[in-house]
Amino acid sequence: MVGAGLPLFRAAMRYVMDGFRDLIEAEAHAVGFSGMAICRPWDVPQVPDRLAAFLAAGYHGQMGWLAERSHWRGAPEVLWPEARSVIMLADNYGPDGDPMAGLAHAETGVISVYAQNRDYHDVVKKRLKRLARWMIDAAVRANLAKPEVKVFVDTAPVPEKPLAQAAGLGWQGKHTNLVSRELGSWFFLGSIFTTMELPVDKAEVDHCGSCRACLDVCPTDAFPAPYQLDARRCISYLTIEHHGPVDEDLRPLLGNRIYGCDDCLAACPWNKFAQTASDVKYHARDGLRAPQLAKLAGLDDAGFRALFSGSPIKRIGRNRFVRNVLYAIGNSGLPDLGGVAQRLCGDPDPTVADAARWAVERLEAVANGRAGC
Ligand code: B12
Ligand code: SF4
Ligand code: SF4
Repeated sequence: MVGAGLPLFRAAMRYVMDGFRDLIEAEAHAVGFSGMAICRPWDVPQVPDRLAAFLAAGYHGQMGWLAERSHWRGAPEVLWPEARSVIMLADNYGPDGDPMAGLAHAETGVISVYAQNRDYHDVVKKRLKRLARWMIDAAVRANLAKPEVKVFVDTAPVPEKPLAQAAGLGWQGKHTNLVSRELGSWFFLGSIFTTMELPVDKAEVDHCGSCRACLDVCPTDAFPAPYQLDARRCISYLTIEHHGPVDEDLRPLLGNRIYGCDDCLAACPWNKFAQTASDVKYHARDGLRAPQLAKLAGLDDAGFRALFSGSPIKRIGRNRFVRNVLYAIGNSGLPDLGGVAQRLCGDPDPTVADAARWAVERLEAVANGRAGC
């Protein structure tokens, strides 16, 4: 009797946990997520070596924080040894128009889609916490052991993309971001680590095939090989993470991209399945769709903080942002913007002043001999 009882008990538990997993998925959609899938923390054994190779090549540039906690970033089972499952969530921020359209309008700046409204860290974290709280309550109501949970989005040393692929949410495309057959690539990732042993989903496989659209479109040639990014050349890194002056060879390649870059995502054919974000918090704010460079260059600290309140852009501060705007002005080919740049040649921030001088010189060359500073 005892021998027959154990398999029966296990089968019953499996049945209960399968049902519980489906309830979590339904609740994930109810709180606003577009996709959910589950893996084990130890399902990404390839990551430590690949992360080590990335760091050894110096591809992380000034992002020293990627190297500092690499023992955790490489191995989620070390980050929290008690965790038995990782619930990976996708949050769709699909744009409502062509994200590349702004590149043709040199008098305005292009802000990448993800940053045109509310900071996703806040939005995703709120959703994760709601879902995690619901999960604990539901487990207790179902007489299951009360689970422990930890939620993460972006800022913790968690290899979100490899975990999401192991769980089956999508695959890491040749541009290194996660692509999904249902959502395309305009979605954020977040995770709930839990002590609960939930049923896992099937890992997704690569569907890039012979395509290389993302590699070919990159304005700075930032991919040394498919699936590998040299962040030091990536416009997203240069405009958001890199402090101090940007290498003069790279400045012309930034065009009018003033915060982040969407080119490799926008080029991906799988985005024909993408949907516009349903949450208005991800819809572009009017003032950030096509902001005038002349206006942005005039921002002081207080004006910058007021304009970008609640936005991820606030994090980089006025000086780095105005630096980016000045590079865009220098690339605009519009001599009328020369005066705007000239006013910043004496800026107290040396990087801003350097960018202003560079812009003035570039526009001077266009205008044939107007005064510099
Ligand atoms: C650091 C970082 C950046 C850096 C470096 C990007 C990078 N690719 O590493 C910079 C500032 C450049 C950046 C830019 C962007 N980022 Co970012 N970033 C991160 C962060 C914080 C860590 C990523 C990381 O660990 N990088 C280190 C490298 C080693 O990891 P990796 O890319 O996974 O590298 C793997 C591949 O190289 C792979 N590999 C190597 N060889 C091979 C061979 C094969 C065959 C295969 C399959 C794989 C493979 O193995 C490596 C290890 O896993 C994550 C959040 C997180 N905690 O994960 C967000 C994150 C990746 N970023 C995100 C976004 C949205 C962006 C941008 C689109 C923003 C923008 N519009 O400007 C761009 C995209 C640029 C790009 N092409 O990657 C999202 C991506 C969502 C998604 N759908 O995938 C994330 C997950 C944030 C989030 N929570 O949503 N980012
Ligand atoms: S985000 Fe832009 S610069 Fe960075 S890899 Fe993609 S296309 Fe290249
Ligand atoms: S553009 Fe092509 S190669 Fe790049 S991620 Fe999409 S399918 Fe893969």
